[in-house]
Order: sequence, then C-alpha cells, then structure tokens
Amino acid sequence: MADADIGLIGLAVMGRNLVLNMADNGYRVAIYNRTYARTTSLLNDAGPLADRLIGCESLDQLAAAIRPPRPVALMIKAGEAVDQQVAALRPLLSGGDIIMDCGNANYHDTVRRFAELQPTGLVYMGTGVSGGEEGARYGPAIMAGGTREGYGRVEDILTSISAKYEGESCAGFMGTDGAGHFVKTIHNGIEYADMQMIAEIYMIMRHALGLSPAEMGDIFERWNKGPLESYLIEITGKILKTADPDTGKPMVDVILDRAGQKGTGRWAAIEALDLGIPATTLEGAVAARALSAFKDQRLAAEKLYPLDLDRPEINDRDAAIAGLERALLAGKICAYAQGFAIMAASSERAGWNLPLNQVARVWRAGCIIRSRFLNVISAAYDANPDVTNLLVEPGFVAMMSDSQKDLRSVVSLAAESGLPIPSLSSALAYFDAYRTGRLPADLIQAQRDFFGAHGFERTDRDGGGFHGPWAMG
Ligand code: NBP
Repeated sequence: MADADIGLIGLAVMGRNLVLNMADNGYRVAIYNRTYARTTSLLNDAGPLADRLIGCESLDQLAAAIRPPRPVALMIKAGEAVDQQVAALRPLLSGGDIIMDCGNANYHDTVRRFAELQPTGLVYMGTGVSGGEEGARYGPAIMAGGTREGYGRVEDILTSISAKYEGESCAGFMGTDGAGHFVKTIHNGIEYADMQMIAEIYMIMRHALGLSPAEMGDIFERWNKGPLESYLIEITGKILKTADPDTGKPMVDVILDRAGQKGTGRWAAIEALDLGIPATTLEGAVAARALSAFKDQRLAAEKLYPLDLDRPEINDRDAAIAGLERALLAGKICAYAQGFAIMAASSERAGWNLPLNQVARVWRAGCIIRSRFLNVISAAYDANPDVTNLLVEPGFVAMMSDSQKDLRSVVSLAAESGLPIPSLSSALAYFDAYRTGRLPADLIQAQRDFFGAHGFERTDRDGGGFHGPWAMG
C-alpha cells in the first residue's frame, strides 16, 4: 500500500539517522539501500520506530510504497553514485515526484541534474544537510534548493526534522537548482576557516604563552560564554581537556598533525577565485590542511631552518589571553565577511536571490558553525538586505574597531615567534586592504601597461585606456 510520506535511499550513517529522525517526528518512511543488509540492520535497530518504516528490497517496491506525489530523498555517496541512482529511479517515478539529493553534492552537478530532470516533470532538489551523524539524528541545518513549489511539498518534513533555534526551524529554501548545495559548500568553507583560526590561536597559546592543553581547555570553556560562543569553541574546550586513555597524555598530544579534507572547503575556495571574491581566510585554511599533509617534508625543513628567534616576552598573560579572544573574533568577522561576499556574488551571477538573512538563521543550530555570532549577521541582513560587506555594517564596525588592534598584535607576535597562522594573518591583510583607500595597485597597473600595453585609468581624467610614456627596452 502506498502510504509512506517519503522514501529514503542510502542507509549509511547519515541516511540511517535521518530516517530515525523522520520516524521520530511521526513520518512513515519507505527505506532502500543498494546493499539490503543495511536495510535489515536499520529495521532491527529501530525499536518501536520500525513500525513507521517500510523496508524495500527494490526500487520498484520503494516507488510503490510512497504516497504520490512522491518525495524520494537520496543520502548516498556524492558524485557518480547519485547519477546512477537518479537514472535508476527516473522510469519508476512520474511528473510531480521529487528527487531530493541530501548528500554533499558539488553544486555544479546539482545545477546539471536539475536541468536534466526539468523536461521530465520530476523536481530535483539539491539539499545541503549539515550537522554530521548527530545532527542527522536529532536535528540538522537544512539548506534546500530546487523549486519553491517543490520545497512547499517537503517543507513540513524538513522543518520538523531540522534543528531548532529558540523554537525556530533551521531549514529553509535557498533558491533554484544548485542554491542549496552552494550554500552548504560555503558553510563548509567558513567551517574550514573557523577551525583553522581556532587551531592557530591554540598554537600561539601553546608555543608563545606556554599554556598546557588543560589550561587552554579552561580558557576555551570560558570563551564559550562570550561573543565567541559556538559549537566549535565548545568542542575545542572539551578536546583540550581530554586525556588519552592509553597513555594518560593530553589527547591532542598523541594525534598526528596531518589534517584530512574531503573537498568541500576546496570547492568554496575555487568558487571564490572563480567569482573574483577575496576569500583568503578560507583559502589559507585549505592550504594549511594541504601543507599539514607534508609531514616528512616539514620535519626535514625544520632541521634546515631551526628557530633562532628571540621570542617576545609576554609579561601579562591574562591580558594576552584576552587579546587572543578579541583577535579570534576579528578573524572570524573577516572570514564570515568573505563567506557572505562569495554568496552575494554567486547569488547575483546565478540569479538565485539567496536570502542571506535566512542563511545566517538556518546556520544558528544543527550545523558545525552554529554560533551566537550568526545572530548578529542575520540582524545585519534584516536591517540591510543589500549589505556590501559585513565589515562596513554598523554592528561589525563596532566589533572590528574594538578587536582589530588585538588581531594586529597576535599576527605580529606569531611572526616574531615563527608561528604559522595563515588564516588569521590573511584576515588582517584582507581587513587592511579593504580599509585602505589607495592601494599600490597603481604600480601594478603601470607594470601591466609597461609590459603588455594593457592601459590604465587616470585619477585626473575620465575614461580608460591611457598608456604611460614608458621607454621600451
Ligand atoms: P557515504 O558517503 O559513506 O555513502 C555510503 C552510502 O552510499 C551507502 O548507502 C552506499 O550503499 C551508497 N552507495 C554507494 Br557508496 N554507491 C552507490 C551507488 N552507486 N548507488 C546507490 N548507492 C550507493 O555515506 P554517509 O557518510 O552516510 O554520507 C551520505 C551523504 O551525506 C554523502 O554525500 C556525504 O558526503 C553527506 N554528508 C555526510 C556527513 C557525515 O558526517 N558523514 C555530513 C553531511 C553530509 P551500500 O551500502 O550499498 O554501499
């Protein structure tokens, strides 16, 4: 009998938890996985929720089990697997049915799939889901794309299963075709920058201030009650206070310093470059992870360039720690200014009309970058939907004016101590370039004209295409 509210394909860690979340919220879900063992395993583990699940051994059974018009969510490995799954589903679905890809798709693929399905009458909804395993089970942030009409038909399900921030759902419609997956990509790019800047502060605390992991853990715990309050600060405090059960050493001390990445941060940086939007904090974070992978080379280079710097004396440790907190806030402001600038530019290029106030709201709970700070961003976009750059919005001007000196001191301390802080230092460089009325780009233009006759504009005349009186040769 076709009485399921939705179908879900892909019962690995994310899909399985989303299904349980849907069932918890009263929905009847038809479930399918390429390897049937995962389906039986979920049915066995679901306890009383199993009554709301319909295990299907084939896609035909799945299609027959859902009440039309049928929404089918995919929670499978991103990439080719999604194309294969869509191709297999197509003949089993009919006009008005929805295929909702909830995996981490590259948004370019989503745009293509949306266009391919449009003539068939099927609605393709690229939907970013953030929050990992726990988010999927108890409430993720959900960034949906596709058509507004299609979203209207799954809105109840998505808002019910999403995280809630003070009672408000953290699910929302971002725009047509690839908008939802694009917003998820930028979320991940900002996440990279946030994590990197926290790691850089940790490095300074450790090597310039000589703090132990447990001491740092206490500091992050305290910071989580202030303007930096966020999931990432919270877990950093917990991580730093955790000991390795085998050795008794701080857990961070036994973890190899080689960071992994699955690619979404890199996608965000590529989009920024492609759009011509500076996103140096995100790029710095991607590069920092890449550089961390060259462990052997770093160890060899360390021998060639031993640090023989006179490290600056820090006389007032408490003041230095307070400065680090403000510096991290300043860096965070620059990272979010960059991330939101990428979204604004992409929205304009794709004609998405991304609701940036809503993006900030959706990110306030359920996702990895959830934080108190996102309230300030949503308020800025509520007050002025055409924000040019968050750095010049009144609330941010006040915060940045208070904290930029600290970012400067921290970058200077790190440079004098030989500590690499690519995201914080590029945040400062971005801020300084953004607030400088006249940059040395005059000389760049002269050089371009000298070697390539590219022409330039003049400060004292209208129009362009002027050339300098350069002597050739
Ligand atoms: P995985 O990304 O590890 O994918 C495993 C699932 O994909 C299994 O159900 C597997 O079926 C299925 N699958 C594969 Br692999 N190839 C397939 C194909 N050709 N046709 C049909 N199904 C296929 O699962 P996950 O970690 O649960 O993540 C699911 C999606 O959610 C991914 O896009 C991921 O990037 C995204 N995501 C993950 C997280 C996270 O924290 N893990 C967070 C946010 C988003 P099988 O059982 O038969 O092999």
